[in-house]
Amino acid sequence: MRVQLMRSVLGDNSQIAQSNRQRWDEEGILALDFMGSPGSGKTSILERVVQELSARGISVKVIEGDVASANDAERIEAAGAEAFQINTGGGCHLHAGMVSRAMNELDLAGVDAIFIENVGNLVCPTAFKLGAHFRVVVASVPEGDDKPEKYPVAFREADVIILNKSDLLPYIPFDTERFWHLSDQLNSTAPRFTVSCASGEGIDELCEFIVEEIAKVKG
Ligand SMILES: Nc1nc2c(ncn2[C@@H]2O[C@H](COP(=O)(O)OP(=O)(O)OP(=O)(O)O)[C@@H](O)[C@H]2O)c(=O)[nH]1
Ligand SMILES: [Mg+2]
Repeated sequence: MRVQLMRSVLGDNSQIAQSNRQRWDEEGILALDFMGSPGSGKTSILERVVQELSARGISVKVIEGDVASANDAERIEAAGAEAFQINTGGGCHLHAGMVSRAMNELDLAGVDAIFIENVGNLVCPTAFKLGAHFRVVVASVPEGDDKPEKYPVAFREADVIILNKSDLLPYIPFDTERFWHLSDQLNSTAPRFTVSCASGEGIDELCEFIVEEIAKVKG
């Protein structure tokens, strides 16, 4: 596992994002960019998915983005995938150039999918595309059912929407119908998954979706 402090480089983010996408397409690698509030469960989902996909013989690598620490990369490596930790040193989102440089540090031979965990928040990452095939928004039950209404850009621009921590529904006031209704008003086409990293609910369905999308990228 490697950790690197990276600053945003000057340059056109969308142009670098396009070249990231081109590289992934050429190499037949599916890329997913996970966005969500701190603690929504992005790393927990990745731990589960890494374990399940590795067990199926699928090769995945993870790029972790955090302001500080290598905690998440350490967790991913313990789950069985190589991880590269970017520390932004204060920046509230990853930049496409950071991801490009992180990819240069990873051996991508034979890799089927790259998962990128963006810095935890529902605001800044939405404005900086990284070139991933799917931008995945992770919300969770303890955050409240009004999150789509309060952070509309994240939900509108998502390609996949995940509601995590379904195991907590019996204990926390959360109107699931309201959450998905608000989400649908902004984005009725993104595939949606309700999961729990505690019970494992929904993880199989999510992995099945990823496996199908890997096949499409490989053509
Ligand atoms: N009950 C329950 N707890 C969960 C679930 N998923 C994650 N957690 C807990 O939620 C906390 C935060 O999870 P993380 O996976 O670290 O969240 P994160 O989104 O990666 O957080 P940042 O990287 O800080 O943005 C941890 O204590 C997890 O154990 C779940 O499905 N159910
Ligand atoms: Mg995390």
